[in-house]
Amino acid sequence: MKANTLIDNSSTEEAITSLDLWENLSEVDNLGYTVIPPCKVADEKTKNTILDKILEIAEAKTGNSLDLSLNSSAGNYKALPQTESQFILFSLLFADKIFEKWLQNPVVVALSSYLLNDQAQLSSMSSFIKWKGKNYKDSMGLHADTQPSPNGLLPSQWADACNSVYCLTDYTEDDGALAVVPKSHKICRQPKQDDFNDKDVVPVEAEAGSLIFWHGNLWHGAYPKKTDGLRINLTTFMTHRRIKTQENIKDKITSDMLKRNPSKQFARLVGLNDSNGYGENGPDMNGIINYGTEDQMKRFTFNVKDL
Ligand SMILES: O=C(O)CCC(=O)C(=O)O
Ligand SMILES: [Fe+2]
Repeated sequence: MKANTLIDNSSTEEAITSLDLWENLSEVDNLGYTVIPPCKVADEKTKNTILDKILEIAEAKTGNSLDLSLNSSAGNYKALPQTESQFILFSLLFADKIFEKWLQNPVVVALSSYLLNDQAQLSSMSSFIKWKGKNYKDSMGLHADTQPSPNGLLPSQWADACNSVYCLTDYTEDDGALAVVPKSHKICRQPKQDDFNDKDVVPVEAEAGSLIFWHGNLWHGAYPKKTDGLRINLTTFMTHRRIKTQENIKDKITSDMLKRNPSKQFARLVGLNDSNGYGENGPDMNGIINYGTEDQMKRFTFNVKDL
């Protein structure tokens, strides 16, 4: 699974050992996904605070009052894509500081860093809110999260992307669990319409507070929600820093955010070690000087510190 053994990611490996995640990584390697139990992910209070904050944001956007045991609607909220039984809240990193903390969750960071060779960058942080209904078409919305080349192919020698969902309500098949095709990450292409076969798909059932983590090449979607009430999650989609992010993140990072989160790790996760997107004055190297990874520094043919 490791793309480039030349990169020294010994600190990530130490984190994986101390968080006891090697077996989970071996599942990601074999099956394409893994479930980490709540006790390894975060405490109950963190889960409840995130859930309450998401409910508050969703209520403000929809104009509805939400109750976990009742179905809902998107109300005044228009952001696409949405269906008659699902909407998605976007750009949560900027919605509250609890999400800045979540981005640095040790389990999320260790697994994503491992898969992406210590070059993980946040692509998007969202919440899928579902209630009773089909949500996707018959093929359960099967897709891989990795951006394909034009012919649909995905990288086979390394990972460009990985995703994780923090389950804020229970995931059972009837509650609209994540649907996955185990081992499909090894096929290294996006699924086609006729790739969908009921027998290949399994639900990933997990209690609230669990983290489901998957390789960006894994074919996945979701089961229809057959029960009343809400299914709520928090997804943290990470890509290798050379890939264009889904959300515009680095330009929106404020000095207050950096004051609250002074680590290099935070700055790298939000893409500040990236000089692309420059204008006629050429690249601003400060991000790389301040936050660049050793690997990035090695690639320079001149010493950025002399600039
Ligand atoms: O839970 C779902 O509806 C699918 C989520 C998904 O595809 C994703 O987070 O990448
Ligand atoms: Fe997805």
